[in-house]
Amino acid sequence: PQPIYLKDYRPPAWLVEDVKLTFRLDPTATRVLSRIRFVPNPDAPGAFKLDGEKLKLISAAIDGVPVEPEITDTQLTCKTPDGPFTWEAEVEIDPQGNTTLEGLYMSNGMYCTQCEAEGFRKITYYPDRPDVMAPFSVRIESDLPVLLSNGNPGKRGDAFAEWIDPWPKPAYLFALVAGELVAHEDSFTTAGGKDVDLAIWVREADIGKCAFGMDALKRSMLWDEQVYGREYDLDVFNIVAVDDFNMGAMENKGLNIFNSAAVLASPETATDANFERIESIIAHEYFHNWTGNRITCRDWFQLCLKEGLTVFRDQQFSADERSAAVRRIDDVLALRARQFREDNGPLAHPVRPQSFVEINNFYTATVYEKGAELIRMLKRLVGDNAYYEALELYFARHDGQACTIEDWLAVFEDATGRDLSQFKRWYSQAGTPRVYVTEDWRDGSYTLQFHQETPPTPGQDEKRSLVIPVAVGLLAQNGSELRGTEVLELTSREQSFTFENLPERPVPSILREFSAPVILHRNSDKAERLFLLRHDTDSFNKWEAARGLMKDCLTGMALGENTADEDLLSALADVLRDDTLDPAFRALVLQQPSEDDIAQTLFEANTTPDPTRIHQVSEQFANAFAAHAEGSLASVFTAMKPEGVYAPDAQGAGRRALLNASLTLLSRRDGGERAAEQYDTADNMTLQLGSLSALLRVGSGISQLERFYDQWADDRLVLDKWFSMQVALATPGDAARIATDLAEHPKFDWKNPNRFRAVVGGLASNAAGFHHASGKGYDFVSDWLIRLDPVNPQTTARMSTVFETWRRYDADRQDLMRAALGRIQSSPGLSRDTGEMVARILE
Ligand code: B3K
Ligand code: ZN
Repeated sequence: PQPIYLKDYRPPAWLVEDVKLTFRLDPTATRVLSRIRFVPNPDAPGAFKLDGEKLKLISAAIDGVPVEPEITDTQLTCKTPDGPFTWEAEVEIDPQGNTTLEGLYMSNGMYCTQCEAEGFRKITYYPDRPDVMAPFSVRIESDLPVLLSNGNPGKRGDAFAEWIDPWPKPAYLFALVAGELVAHEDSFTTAGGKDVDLAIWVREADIGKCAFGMDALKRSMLWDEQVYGREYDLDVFNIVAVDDFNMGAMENKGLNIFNSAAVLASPETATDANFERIESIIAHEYFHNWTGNRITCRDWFQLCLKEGLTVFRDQQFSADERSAAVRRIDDVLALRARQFREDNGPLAHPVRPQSFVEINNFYTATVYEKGAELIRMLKRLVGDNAYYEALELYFARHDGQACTIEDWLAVFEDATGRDLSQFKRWYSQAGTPRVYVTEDWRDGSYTLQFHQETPPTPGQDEKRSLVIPVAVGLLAQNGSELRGTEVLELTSREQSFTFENLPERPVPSILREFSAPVILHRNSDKAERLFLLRHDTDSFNKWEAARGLMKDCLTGMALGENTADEDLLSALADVLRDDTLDPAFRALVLQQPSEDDIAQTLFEANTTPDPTRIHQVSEQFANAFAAHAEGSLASVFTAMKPEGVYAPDAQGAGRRALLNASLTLLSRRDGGERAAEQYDTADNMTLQLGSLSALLRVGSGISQLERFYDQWADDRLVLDKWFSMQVALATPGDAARIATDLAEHPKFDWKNPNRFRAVVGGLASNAAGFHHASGKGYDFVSDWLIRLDPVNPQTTARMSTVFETWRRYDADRQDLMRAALGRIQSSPGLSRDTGEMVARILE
């Protein structure tokens, strides 16, 4: 397949004025009738072409006269008048036979759609590109009780429903749902006084799991009014929960469709982490209404225009609703685990890629999370006021348009007068920049010397200097602040900043709040890090100090150079006991760097990581800390015992995080006695799962696992946890076997992406198990990817990234991983999606 290039973009030759669709639903033979008003684009005359895939054309007509178009596997062409005309077509599609979960498909007896990025072409012939925007009206004919589409409800009759969406939209935002569903309803009055009917549609058994999502939706609507001045623009807002879904959720205009795991929650069935994720996804999809839907992308290369911005907005929302400091640490943890890993391997690509084979492969951590970091940096560089002025201008200037990154940066240049041409390199240059810092102290002046460098990435050998905002604070030896946070702007390769007239030599706190997505290199000794852990007023850097210490200690242990460091263990115990600190923060400090993180760190230091050894030393470190701090752990565990009824708020969640963290460590001492007790008394999933995983980690929990299964056998989402935790927490030698056994379980429905991810993804998340020297982990995962690919290419392609780190490892493991990738690559009829990924990984 040929790649598509950003530089080849051409505007559409034909524009759409209006779309009318009729659906006659049938599981295997749905008829879709379209009536589309086309007008020539005066700026870009050209031939008439429509996209279409897997469609059976029944009839077509232009201005009422039947025509016989030419059809290939992907396109339709036809002779047309030179001026405006009305296109009518009838096609037949097979929703039940559509296992790709893209286009119109069926999930547990209900009809639903997923069109982004290019799924609408599996529904009818259409110019399926985001720069063609049009108002849609839809008629659904079916006996099913609930019939939904985008926009406002129109006529409703016996076995049909009509929907009118007045806002011009690209086809990727089209949605349709039909099924036996019930609604959890509520309403919201906008600042402008418009009453909006809200509903979350679910199967009857799930009606008790909607309240939290609804509350999150209303808070999101209010927040977007208060912070960005954005009001909702339709009479209804519908959310539907679907069991079979390739990702988290989709922002279809007025009809968001969610993976049920990303919306359904009750205290008994969902953990605090689930609640938090649901809140942020609901917010994210809702915020797309302005950043994505009202203003959309000109082409798919501009994906970060809507995704980076919307992730940034949902991060701001979560920071406001919960603890900003804790959220920032969580966001950086996720960025490093996913985006840094991607940016430092064969799949590295710019936030705005220049080419792709399959666009679905570019819904990545780089486009989303690094894209959000770029907005965060921009805001820091121009300041808050200018940021919100620029956003006002963006909404005013581009409402109803399909835009580019150039449009986005122009509003900032126009609002602030600042030249952003160097900043723009962040969008086209892949790779994680390294920032090296050294210092100089003389006669009361303190100088920080910076050097920036971005390593080569596939297809990009030469890197240019970036604009990097580095937030810096200076501390006095007694721990007080000598200088509050200032933002230093790095623009060249080498650059120094001097602070004059200081009464004493300061201790620097660099890259506060993680002000740029870079890897900071500074030869700071243990004493300085211990000092920052104790005194830094920036909570991100306080946490970062502990992280750096633990990473150094663990990598040293992996190389056989040292053992668990007593000073570090004491410092961690001090944080554990410090009840002036937020419990959620304390839990984050105690969390050890992941085994994957340690492997990446060793690899960057030019040593070959040994996953088995890394696992052993991670265990040793946890055991050493549990022994060192046993008494404190026991008192904190008691102090964090739940008070009152469960509420999924930040405070309660923070206490439970620290409770479970203490329990997990204590189980290494008491053989799981406390955990077994907590398991028996837990009245919410956070405590139940926390105790069960503590038991599994110490090689116990067999009977609890059985009881867990019996209790939750009928709850899909909880059962996913049962599947994944056994694999994810298995010992390295057992993991592949347990995964293999579970894949034989009658409830292992491998066509369901959540269940597939639970087991196959669960194994890949068990670093030492996946990378076991026998190669059984690689075989298990690759066998399943080969099996899933013909059924669901998108989920297969996404999961193939578990192999992206093959270059890190020793020759034997490299051979095994490459062999696994080779088997995938040579499986007959491999999808374009997976084919592109595997080729890039192996390149
Ligand atoms: N825009 C969708 C993602 C679509 C993925 C297509 N493969 C969800 C989101 O980012 O909000
Ligand atoms: Zn999004």
